[in-house]
Amino acid sequence: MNVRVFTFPGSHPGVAAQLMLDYKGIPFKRTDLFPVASKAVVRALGFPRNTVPAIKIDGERVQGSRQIARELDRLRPEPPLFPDDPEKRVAVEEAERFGDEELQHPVRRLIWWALKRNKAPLRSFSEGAKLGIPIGLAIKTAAPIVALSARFNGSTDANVQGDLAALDGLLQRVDDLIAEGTIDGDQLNAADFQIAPTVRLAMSLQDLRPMIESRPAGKHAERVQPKMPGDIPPIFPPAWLEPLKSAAPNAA
Ligand SMILES: N[C@@H](CCC(=O)N[C@@H](CS)C(=O)NCC(=O)O)C(=O)O
Repeated sequence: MNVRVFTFPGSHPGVAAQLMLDYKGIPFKRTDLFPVASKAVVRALGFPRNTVPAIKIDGERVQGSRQIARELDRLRPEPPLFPDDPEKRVAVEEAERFGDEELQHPVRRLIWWALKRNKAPLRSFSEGAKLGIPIGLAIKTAAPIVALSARFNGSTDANVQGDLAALDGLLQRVDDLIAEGTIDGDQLNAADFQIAPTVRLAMSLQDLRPMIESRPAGKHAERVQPKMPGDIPPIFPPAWLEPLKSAAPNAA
């Protein structure tokens, strides 16, 4: 199989796609695009939408982390990404949908908000990236890309403050999925690969890491994706973190 993954550094669904390919034992090549420019590039490559991950498998185009999961299962059924048991499959699909539609975007917004205010951590996100130009140059020219990404993703103060207030509820849902056995089982599934990279990406924010790594969602994320690029020093106004601090299990 000839497989190429189009993604960009730090893309959590991009990591999900790569984890699923690894799980299937399918070797692949990766092309890292620049955010924003990626929109035009993936369209020019013939994909129907403008997001990554997008992959070419023997010339066939598959776009979107959930679509990729299904296509990989079709092309190489073992090991499976979805359980055979219909009830369990419904639970995994719902968890995967939650990861894609509810969890992915708030974390994306937090990261772009933070990078807009401090570009130094861009280097940490570029670890291992294959951008086609020297990383230093890419970082020097990144300011407009970061500003546009923050704008396109709605990384306003109000949204980000709301995302931080809602984050504990989202992480609780991940903890619950673990407790009920939908994810974090002996055999990983598509929902594990969908959810863990997002939680792992949230952990690249030093403000959030201590609150996440101690809970089941954090341990699960580290199990599924032990190494994730990205490290952002404290950046959020302390008042915005209060809802998370007061929700922490060991809070006073
Ligand atoms: N939820 C979809 C969409 C993924 C998505 O929105 N990807 C972001 C990167 S994480 C993207 O391509 N954004 C375009 C941009 O920021 O320029 C998936 O899981 O595939």
